[in-house]
Amino acid sequence: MPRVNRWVVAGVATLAFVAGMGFAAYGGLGRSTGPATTPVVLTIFQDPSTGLYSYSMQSLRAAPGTIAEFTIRNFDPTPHGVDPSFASVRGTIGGAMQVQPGSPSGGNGMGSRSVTSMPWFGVSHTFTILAGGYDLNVPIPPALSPTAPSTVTFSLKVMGPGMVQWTCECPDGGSDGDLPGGMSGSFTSG
Ligand SMILES: [Cu+2]
Repeated sequence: MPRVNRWVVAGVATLAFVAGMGFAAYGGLGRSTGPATTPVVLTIFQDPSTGLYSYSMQSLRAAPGTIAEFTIRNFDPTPHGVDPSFASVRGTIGGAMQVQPGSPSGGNGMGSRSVTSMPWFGVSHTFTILAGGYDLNVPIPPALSPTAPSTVTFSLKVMGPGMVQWTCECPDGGSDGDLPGGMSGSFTSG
């Protein structure tokens, strides 16, 4: 084998070895932290063109078998109220949501608080999936003010491939009907 080719072979072998180490390290990290996670970050904001509050995204996606880690920041200070059946947290991992510091119904600067239900009349919006094997309901507290949002986080085990609808169960000023995309959408696993 000519000398130059030997160096090329050695170089390729070294690259493959380093790449293999990187892959092994990454795979090991994934195994040690449990199932893969998919972050889903949403904001409920006032649409300046309509004055109505809307979720920032409607088409959501996560990989089957992963844990979807939701963060929902709500800028709506109005408690719209819900049917009492939508005032409790259902279907999350651990059966609770974390209300983050600074949120009106939360830790008030003392750290996040695990919450399993709210007064029905104090709920601002919900994130709800009642299809495809999900029984998910998360009531979301109102913002302290239009510039001081409430923030909740929760984890959801993502089911097998498929698409389901998510909704907000609040009768929030008719916006559900007026803005079909704003307070409902699709959650796709796949
Ligand atoms: Cu809503």
